[in-house]
Amino acid sequence: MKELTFKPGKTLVCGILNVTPDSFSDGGKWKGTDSAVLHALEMQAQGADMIDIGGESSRPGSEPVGLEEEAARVIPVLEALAGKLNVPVSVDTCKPALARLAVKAGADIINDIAGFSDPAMIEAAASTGAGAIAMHMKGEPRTMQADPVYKDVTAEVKEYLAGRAAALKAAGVKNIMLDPGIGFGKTLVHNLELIARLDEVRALGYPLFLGVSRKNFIGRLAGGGPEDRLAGTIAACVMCAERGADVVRVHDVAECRRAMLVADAIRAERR
Ligand code: 8Y4
Repeated sequence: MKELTFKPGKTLVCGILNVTPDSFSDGGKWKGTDSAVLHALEMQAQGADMIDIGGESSRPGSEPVGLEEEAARVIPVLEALAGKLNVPVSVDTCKPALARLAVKAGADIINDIAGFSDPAMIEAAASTGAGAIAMHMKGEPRTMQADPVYKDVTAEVKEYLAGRAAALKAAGVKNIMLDPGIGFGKTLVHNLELIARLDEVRALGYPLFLGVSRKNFIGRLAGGGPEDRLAGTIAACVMCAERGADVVRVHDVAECRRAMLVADAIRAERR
């Protein structure tokens, strides 16, 4: 089982490997296992420290897919990557059966956007020895952007993540990362506040994993569709890095890796 190596002051980059035919930020370019494997190896060569593979679209308004379909997309890619990839792979799923199959096929980390709210997901991580990324989401993808309301979004997300970390730790899960879930049941201002106050979430003492890449809030602020959001993505990743994000999950690995090298070098001179 591969593990991430955290170096103080180094922001790791996680490359996104979408294996959904409808992944709109990639324009639905999914062309099967071979191109997914090539894309993963390309991201590794560009400096990705890990790869996140997902077969179920979790974009706002999306419908769930069945286990068979999700497995048919994800498992062949994981099997083809085993032995080819030198960096850890996370599998983006909420399904315990898929999580177990994925770890058997070579995944090292389970990335659950539902925050391991299903005890069977905690058990999947505990019994396989995989790491865990527990993300905060208010509601479910189909309805989450309807009208999310918080009294204090940062405090609520922090409290939720503290509880998930405690549950995972109690079950014996070793490598736990926490994620405030940018864009998942949050308004524009909620997303901005969570990034601005990320240091408060960091105080929980767990590595922080952040996904801002090409997300809607960037389009709301700076205009453009998903393909026009690289500059905004880099700005958001730099702000996350500045506040202590350990990993940023991005589509554009080469560009974001370079941005993190510069951001981290500046942060290193703080006194
Ligand atoms: C354009 C491109 C617009 C992509 C929206 C999107 C996260 C995640 C996703 C995250 C963790 C996405 C699977 C949503 N986001 N997992 N997954 N954290 N842990 N939307 O922020 O990229 S998918």
